[in-house]
Amino acid sequence: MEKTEISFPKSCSSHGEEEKKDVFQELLLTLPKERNWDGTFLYLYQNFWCPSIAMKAVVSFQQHFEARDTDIILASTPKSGTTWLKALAFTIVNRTSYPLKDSPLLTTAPHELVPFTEFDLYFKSQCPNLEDYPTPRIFATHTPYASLPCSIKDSECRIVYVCRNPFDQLISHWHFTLKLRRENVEPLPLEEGFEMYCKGIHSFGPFWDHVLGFWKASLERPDKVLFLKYEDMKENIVSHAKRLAEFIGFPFSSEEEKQGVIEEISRLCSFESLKDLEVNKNGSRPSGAPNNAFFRKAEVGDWGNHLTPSMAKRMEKLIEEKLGGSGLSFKVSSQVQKDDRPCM
Ligand code: PAP
Repeated sequence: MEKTEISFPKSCSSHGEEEKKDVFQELLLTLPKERNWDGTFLYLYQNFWCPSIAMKAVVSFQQHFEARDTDIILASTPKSGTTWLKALAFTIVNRTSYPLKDSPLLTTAPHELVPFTEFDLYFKSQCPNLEDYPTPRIFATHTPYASLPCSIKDSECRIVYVCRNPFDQLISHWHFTLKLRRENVEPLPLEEGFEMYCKGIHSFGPFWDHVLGFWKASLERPDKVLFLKYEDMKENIVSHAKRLAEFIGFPFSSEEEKQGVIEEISRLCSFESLKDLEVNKNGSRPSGAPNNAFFRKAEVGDWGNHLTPSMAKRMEKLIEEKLGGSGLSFKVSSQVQKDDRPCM
């Protein structure tokens, strides 16, 4: 499928806003659309399913974002560990400015400390002022690799991608959808949501294309793209925090290692620590999502409580079909369906 190319007036001044609005509305009319699990629309834009709420922001991001060499871009499919990665990257970068006991993470939600391009920056304004963000600027995005602004790919900025096995990513997303449930809208039953997922119709899907885009980029440009897996981080967060710090240019000194700073940061950013903070139990995101919806169970294998054995087999086949030969695999473990556990 061809990538949709659009030509917007480049200017960020109010002059031309009307023109931009028209071009955007025209663009929407040309895009295939489907109902998302929660009843809102998804648009097939540049070969990925973009939630209607993020459409305008994604286009503005592509049109106007100018990456700096020092930027750190945290990328992910939704529900793959973004909140965790934001907490870790922010804390690692700012550890000399704030002692951990006074970390802004204790009073500010990770999603506020590291804004999303789609749900914060370009959601609030088509041309946000990003000049005043302290260096290094840390931003997060769910936009697929192929659709990232050119300046991100062409500059020296770093991209850290986190992904998660599709079984758990699907189930986490499913619960998130239920939490966001709008009045008078009955979310699709899981069986139907699963069908759509298999067809790639879900926020920022298809999953396979999203992960493969960043996976290939990480193989081609390992200095540019760090590829992390949620399951590996759960297994050994200390070694991953260390790797992350090195990659983004803020390595731990041997003194810090001896003092146990990596362990302390890992503890501070853990699910158990973050989920009980007042700031994460209350309040909501500009998109309307409550902060507590980003903290549920944080387990590997929770899918076993939700997917039937036949769904699991179908997913297993899809993984083989879509990712076979790519070298990308996922660890999956379930306490529940041990006998039906897919082997990957
Ligand atoms: P987002 O992409 O919409 O920002 P994201 O943070 O990627 O969401 O995913 C939320 C998942 O990460 C939830 O998983 P669950 O539904 O299976 O429970 C959430 O619990 C989990 N999560 C949030 N914070 C952490 C953390 N600090 N450590 C590990 N997992 C976490």
